[in-house]
Amino acid sequence: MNQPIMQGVAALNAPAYVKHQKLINWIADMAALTKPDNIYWCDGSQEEYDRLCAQMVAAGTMKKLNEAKRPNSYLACSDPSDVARVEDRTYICSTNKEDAGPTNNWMAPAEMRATLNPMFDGCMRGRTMYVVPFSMGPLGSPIAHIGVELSDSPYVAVNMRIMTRMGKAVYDVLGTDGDFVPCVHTVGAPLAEGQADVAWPCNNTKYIVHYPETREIWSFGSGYGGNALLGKKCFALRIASTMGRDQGWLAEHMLILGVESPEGKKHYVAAAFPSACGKTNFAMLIPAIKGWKVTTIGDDIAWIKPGKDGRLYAINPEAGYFGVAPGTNTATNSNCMASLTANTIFTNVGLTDDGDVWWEGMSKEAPAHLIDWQGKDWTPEIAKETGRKAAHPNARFTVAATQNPVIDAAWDDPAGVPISAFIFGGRRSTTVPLVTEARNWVEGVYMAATMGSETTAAAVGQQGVVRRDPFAMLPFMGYNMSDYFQHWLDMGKKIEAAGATQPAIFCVNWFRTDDNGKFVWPGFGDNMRVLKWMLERIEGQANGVENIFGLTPTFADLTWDGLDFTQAQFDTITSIDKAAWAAELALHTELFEKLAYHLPVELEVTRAALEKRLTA
Ligand code: O2Y
Ligand code: MN
Repeated sequence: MNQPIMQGVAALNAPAYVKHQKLINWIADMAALTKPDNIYWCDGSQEEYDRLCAQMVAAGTMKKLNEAKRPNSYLACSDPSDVARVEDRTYICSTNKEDAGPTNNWMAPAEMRATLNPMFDGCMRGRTMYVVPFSMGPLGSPIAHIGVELSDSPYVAVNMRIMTRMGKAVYDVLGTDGDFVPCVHTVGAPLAEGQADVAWPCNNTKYIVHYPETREIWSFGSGYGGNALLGKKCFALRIASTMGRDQGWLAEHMLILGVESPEGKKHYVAAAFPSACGKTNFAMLIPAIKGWKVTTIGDDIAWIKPGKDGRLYAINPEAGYFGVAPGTNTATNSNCMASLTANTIFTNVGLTDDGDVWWEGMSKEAPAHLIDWQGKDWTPEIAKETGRKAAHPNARFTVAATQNPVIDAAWDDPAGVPISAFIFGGRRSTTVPLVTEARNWVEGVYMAATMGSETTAAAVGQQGVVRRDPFAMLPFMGYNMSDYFQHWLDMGKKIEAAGATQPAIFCVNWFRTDDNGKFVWPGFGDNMRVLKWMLERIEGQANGVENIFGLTPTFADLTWDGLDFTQAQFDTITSIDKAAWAAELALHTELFEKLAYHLPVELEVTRAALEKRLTA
């Protein structure tokens, strides 16, 4: 079968290269339920990508940007009601409520299936079902896993081609009986006979549903980001976290970077920060200290498995970046800006009069006029009067990792890279010091488990309030958070039992503010100063002092070349306010009370020891 587009009543017509009967049967079942007009099997080719984009331009979903300014690039603007992940509509449907835990929305699988089946019945009428085969991680890597997404959104198909290894070759890895995670996605907007489509179809009712026991994902009603590109948060974090628990590995909301000293000593570190806290910037940072080099493995998700030597090896399961545009510029992330010069899909940014894109923070001076993400005329004057933004605060770019000028040579290595350290950080304007090293694995797990962060625009909901975000995984955990803490403790023990060195664990906070509410730490390339100290600690070459909850550098322990930063400023971002920490520990207690079911006793013991040191 070499003509994959079917007209009229949807015929399955699986291409000859698909030899996996269970997969074909599942697609047939889903097609019978969702009733698309056509079924299209994506092959992942450039020709297919270009064709689908041209089709979306014709349909008004995308605009082609000025070829001379931004070659082969597009702008899509979503429905204003469909702009971010919907955490309150995201469900973990395990048989027992306790297995989803108190941090997740839960519904029993049978009840959820009874809810969703009528909604999916006929939901793709008038549309094409795209069959999107993808590998999370290098094809055939022992750390990688495969998924197949059925979606009625061509926007999803083209984004998945950038974000994953998508296409025909996946079927070779799958063979006749390989494992795959079935993912079904619909925008939830069937078209009646003759009904005209809208530019961004979606449904006011949304369900992002995970069945961890059968490893299935069903998504209804949204065409945006993590709600719709199901390889990302749904598979690579929520479902993969349960796979990791069952199979002895870790699926984490972490960037992975390589860092090389002037002497040529290289380490890889993985860092967890909550959504929109600068993971992409950190993953691509240009060191402010001479001679150091940072390279990117990934900017958002890490899959980490123990190697034969007992160490942890990580891959980036993704093949692209779906990063936040506002605030990105040549000063904050020039490597990122260089990545975006061509072959990029932008979503919900402004369209300039010369056919290029613009967002808040892209340049000091805004264009005199543009069309904003909602299709309205926008000028700096209008913005001043109304507060209306050119780009939505959660506007995104989708770009292939290979366009990153500082991509690490091993980014696509099926064996992964060995991890020397984990870094955990949140956005905290007070309380948490610049950097702290855990004295042991349990203390590090405690730091990660009790992380808090001030919320941002990556999810629908209130902004600027501190919420506990253990391991930066709160919105992405596929099972009970306390069982996940136990899994981390167990992984530490396994590394130790294998005779390997456990990765060091650090906690950072780039976001402390002064009395005027201004950030004190310059961040970005200057974060290299902190990274350097960490690597020197790992190498046994740097000092620090013990405090209540770990080990921190003194002013003299960091390198200050090229930065005018005073001891007083350093004190502002490293001081430990006992009263603030007493309040912080009370919040840890509150968290632990919420997570009491299966909470590892080691964490409660660590909290009690901290309290004792604080009051001593
Ligand atoms: O709004 C969305 O769906 C995007 S959320 C996202 C995208 C890329 C990387 N991280 C995130 C996140 O929320 O952590
Ligand atoms: Mn993320």
